[in-house]
Amino acid sequence: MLIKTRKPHYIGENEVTSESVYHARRHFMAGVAGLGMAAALPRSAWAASQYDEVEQGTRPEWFASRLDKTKWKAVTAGENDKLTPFNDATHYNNFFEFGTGKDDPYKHASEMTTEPWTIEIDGEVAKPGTLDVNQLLGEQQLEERIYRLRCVEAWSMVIPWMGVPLSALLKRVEPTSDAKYVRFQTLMRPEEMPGQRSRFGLINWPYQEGLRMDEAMHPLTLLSVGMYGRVLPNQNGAPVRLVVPWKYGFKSIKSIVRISLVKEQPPTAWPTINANEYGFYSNVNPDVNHPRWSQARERRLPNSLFSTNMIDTQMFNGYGDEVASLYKGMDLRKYF
Ligand SMILES: Nc1nc2c(c(=O)[nH]1)N[C@H]1C(S)=C(S)[C@@H](COP(=O)(O)O)O[C@H]1N2
Ligand SMILES: [Mo]
Repeated sequence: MLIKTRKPHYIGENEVTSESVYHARRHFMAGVAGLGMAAALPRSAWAASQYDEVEQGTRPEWFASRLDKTKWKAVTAGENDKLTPFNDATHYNNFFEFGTGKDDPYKHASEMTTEPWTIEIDGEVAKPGTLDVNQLLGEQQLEERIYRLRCVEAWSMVIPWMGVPLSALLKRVEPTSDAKYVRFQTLMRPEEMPGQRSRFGLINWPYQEGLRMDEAMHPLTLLSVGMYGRVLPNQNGAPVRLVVPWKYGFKSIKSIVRISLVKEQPPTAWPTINANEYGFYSNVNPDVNHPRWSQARERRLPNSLFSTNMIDTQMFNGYGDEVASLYKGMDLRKYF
């Protein structure tokens, strides 16, 4: 569904030679859509040409062993969607467990221990269990997805994630007919998370998020374990986070330790703090303003002293063709 229906904002999927990848790269970096992508191209040919500016660091075995089989697919970056430089995507973050400043996650998230890491899967499923990251990915091939990320604070980036569709995991654990929503929880570990120790914290820890079942099963919804061809940096939500590209960034919960299939819409972090300002759905919507600011435009990072780099925000962050049908008949002003 994602790749086969070629839309103007899609970068298509083709088998390409490493040479054409090399030539295509320059176009790609310049933000031109239509680049042929490499399906299961060896890492040396694709990721090295694509992300050679990214230092690889240490790679856990469960990640490294999958790189050669990764489907390097670029999806859904448009004409003007240049990849955000790795440095910006890893030094300007929201991860309130580590503080409220944009550089706090970068400064403090290295304190978080990510090995071993297990995720509990429970609730309305036939096969509950506790899985480590490797089991969680199962036989699933990693896929690269280039998505726009639009924060509710009106800045945005374009990030090449690596991961697996959440639907693949959910199908494996066999949701029962009572499973109507999926609830996600982030690690609770105040010893390693200064934001959870703070007396002034707004959030009712642990950070929680939720999706309706059909949103969770949508092929764009990704469980991400990597970005820019490498394992996820801690500040971006290592080792496993959610990425839901048509929703405001806060739905894309980081460092997940528990996934529960539930009957009722779960309470989630931001609406719990202020239900007038943040809704459960939080679909990107330029026509519904935040009570304190407009959502019509966004600042595309990196901006500079000389250019604020403001662009128009798109309905469903530009993914309307894929997801608008999920909300047919719903009043999106009421269910914001
Ligand atoms: N656990 C947790 N997940 C979180 C957040 C957070 O504070 N805690 N911030 C969210 C917000 S507001 C955004 S915009 C994105 C930012 O992701 P990035 O830092 O990888 O760009 O993560 C989201 N996931
Ligand atoms: Mo955000």
